[in-house]
Amino acid sequence: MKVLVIGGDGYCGWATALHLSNRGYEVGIVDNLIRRHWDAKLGVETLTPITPIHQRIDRWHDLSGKSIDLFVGDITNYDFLIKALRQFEPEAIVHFGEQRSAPYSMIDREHAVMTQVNNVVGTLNILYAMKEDFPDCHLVKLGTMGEYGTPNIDIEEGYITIEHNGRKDTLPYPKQPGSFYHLSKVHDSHNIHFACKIWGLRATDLNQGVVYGVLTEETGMDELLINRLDYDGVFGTALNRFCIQAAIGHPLTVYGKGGQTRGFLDIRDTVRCVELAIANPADAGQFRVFNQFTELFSVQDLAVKVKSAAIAMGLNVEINHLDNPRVELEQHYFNAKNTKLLDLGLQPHYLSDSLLDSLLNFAIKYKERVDQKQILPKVSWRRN
Ligand code: NAD
Ligand code: USQ
Repeated sequence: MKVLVIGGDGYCGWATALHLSNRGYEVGIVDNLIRRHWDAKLGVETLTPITPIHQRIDRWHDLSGKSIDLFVGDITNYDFLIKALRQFEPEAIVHFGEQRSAPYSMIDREHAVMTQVNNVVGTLNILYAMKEDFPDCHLVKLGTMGEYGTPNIDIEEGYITIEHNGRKDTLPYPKQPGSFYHLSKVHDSHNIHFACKIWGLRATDLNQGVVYGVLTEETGMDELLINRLDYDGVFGTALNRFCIQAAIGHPLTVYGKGGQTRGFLDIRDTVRCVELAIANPADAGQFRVFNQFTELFSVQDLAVKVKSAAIAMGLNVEINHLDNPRVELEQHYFNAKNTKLLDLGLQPHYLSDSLLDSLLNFAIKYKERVDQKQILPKVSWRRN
């Protein structure tokens, strides 16, 4: 099967492209390499020395004998997108190619607008291209658990059945996202749902939780295949950041009380979830939603786990509670369902001491590359 991975130079996309290639899928990558440019503009680098995309793909070919087609361009440019699709003729499109940082989207008006234009227009272009030329293609779109926010009731997978004034319906689950980035994902979900309804397209929205870890079977094969691992206050995410902070002896940065609870998953499960979605496509006209995480943790739970794993390795680690730069609940109910991917056969890699050890050791290996000035959060959600 031919699968086009949009955003295939990024953290989740690179790991997924290699995984699918290794599993026998014919893989193409679309990416405009804008993420590397955003890093450069912010003055940050990933912890790991990632190689240029052409070199990565060549190395993969040398090692595996498998080719990956590359299309460098911006999916908000429809002419570029449709040409790439016509050339590659995908049977499934996996769409990771968005601006994915909540803090980045909250820097100022310009970054909020850029995030929403990039994400919403890119996805809308894909939907139109599918409608025009590839109506049977399956869109596997990366959404986020953050679309739901933190409601005081259980979170279902995309839809909830409600009885109201004696009548009953199954409706899209209410959305209460917490940043202009997370809002862009809600706008995408609405557009995809509508396109499935009016044009009979097939799509799966993977509402993914926070991803952690860096090694997958394929990216660990060779130094030139190494994946990015962000630690900075804009693109770094909770558990990855804590491990890197512990490795360099920086106090762990828990925002506020630390009771913020989210869904998390190992990057080895990200690649597998995407494969399961592709192998079991949605029906024509169906907008399917899977909650893609394996475990729920509060930020404080994670900090405590990282601290004890680090201490066991002889590292000296403190936990700091910083003033929360975000506007979010710091103590709340959170219970989200995640059975649909398990039903398709996902066998989770749960967070273990050995994963924490391996991530800490990985961070120690590259710790000389860390710029301490990039660790504390600088973007505030508040008015001033
Ligand atoms: P990333 O920034 O590492 O990768 C995104 C890639 O998309 C980059 O290589 C970038 O250059 C490319 N891209 C962005 N806009 C593009 C455009 N207009 N045209 C072509 N390419 C474009 O991000 P990631 O962490 O790999 O996340 C991938 C997807 O998964 C995102 O949609 C994100 O919202 C979602 N997600 C990520 C996480 C996480 O913890 N990393 C969790 C949940 C959901
Ligand atoms: N947090 C801390 N300390 C830190 C970093 C984060 O306490 O040093 C807290 C945040 O305040 C938040 C939680 O940890 O409550 C998660 O923050 P995060 O930066 O790890 O993740 P988030 O901003 O939600 O975004 C990440 C990805 C995004 C994806 C999302 C999945 O960047 O692309 O959509 O995770 S989810 O969180 O389920 O919406």
